[in-house]
Amino acid sequence: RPLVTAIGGAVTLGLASVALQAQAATEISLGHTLSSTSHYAVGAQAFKETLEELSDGAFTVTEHTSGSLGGEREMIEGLQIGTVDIVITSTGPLGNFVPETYVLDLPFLFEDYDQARCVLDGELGDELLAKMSDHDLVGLAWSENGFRHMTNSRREIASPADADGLRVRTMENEVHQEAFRQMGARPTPMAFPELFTALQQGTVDGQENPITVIVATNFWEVQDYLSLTGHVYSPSAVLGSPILLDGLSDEEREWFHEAARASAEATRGEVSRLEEEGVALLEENGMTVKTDIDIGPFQEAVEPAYEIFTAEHGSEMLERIQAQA
Ligand code: EAX
Repeated sequence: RPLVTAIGGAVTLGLASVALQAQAATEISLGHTLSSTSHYAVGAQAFKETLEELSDGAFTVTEHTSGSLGGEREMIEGLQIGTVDIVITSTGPLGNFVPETYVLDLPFLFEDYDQARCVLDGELGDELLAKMSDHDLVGLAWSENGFRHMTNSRREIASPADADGLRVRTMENEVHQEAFRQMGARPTPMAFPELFTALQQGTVDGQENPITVIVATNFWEVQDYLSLTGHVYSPSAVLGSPILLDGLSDEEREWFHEAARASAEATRGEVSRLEEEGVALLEENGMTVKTDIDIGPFQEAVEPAYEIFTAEHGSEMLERIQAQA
């Protein structure tokens, strides 16, 4: 057959396969509440790179930052109904969906990063991830937000008495709310995307978040005092939508798990880096930082939160975590 036709055919075939490939790529939406400079964004990029590489471009990931898909509670609902595919979220609102995760939100449960990461990477962490499928969610990996510290616009907090009467925004989490009530504060649960404005307008006096979040959200613009209370470790989770993941092959699903693990590792690396450098940065931006806090009185103040928790949720998980300390 004439050469020209052969070349023409090859060109057509080539174009057809490019078109096919483009059609086959599935766009994955990934949402989180933090800025594009945050530790979640670092984790989102690692997820994207890993998934796109493992799948050879069959999946492409689009990141939605700063709560553009809603707060964490809304995004978790989005996973259940399939309007978002992947979410990186703190455990803040997660207990409303998977009550078993509330145990992780108990104040002063974990002593340091090593212990928290070890528990989450172990049997108990795996069990909790598996539990999520009973609640129309896919638990892909435990990632990290960090130890939470208090900020406010009123006064330095050195003891629970200083928190008395303070209007503190908490996450939409009953364990956290109880802990702050026990400290004498007035907890106000609120979704993260509303927080900056609420602090700016004085709807609340303070909030609590890890160094990473305080840095990535420029909270120094609206908060003067930071106290390194480290009152609770805040895990995050990389969650998937069962509506997407249940329809994939085992091999494809494993790519998502691997991408989530890469995401968690990258996020934890960024948390560790900012634990070292973040406080100086906040001081440079004008925050008064209280570092040498005696946490004993805080621990005593929140003790009743443990009793309330175990009365409602039992003590099995809690004892297993404490045994690993
Ligand atoms: O997950 O709501 C919060 O304070 C969280 O720490 C934040 O959205 C990151």
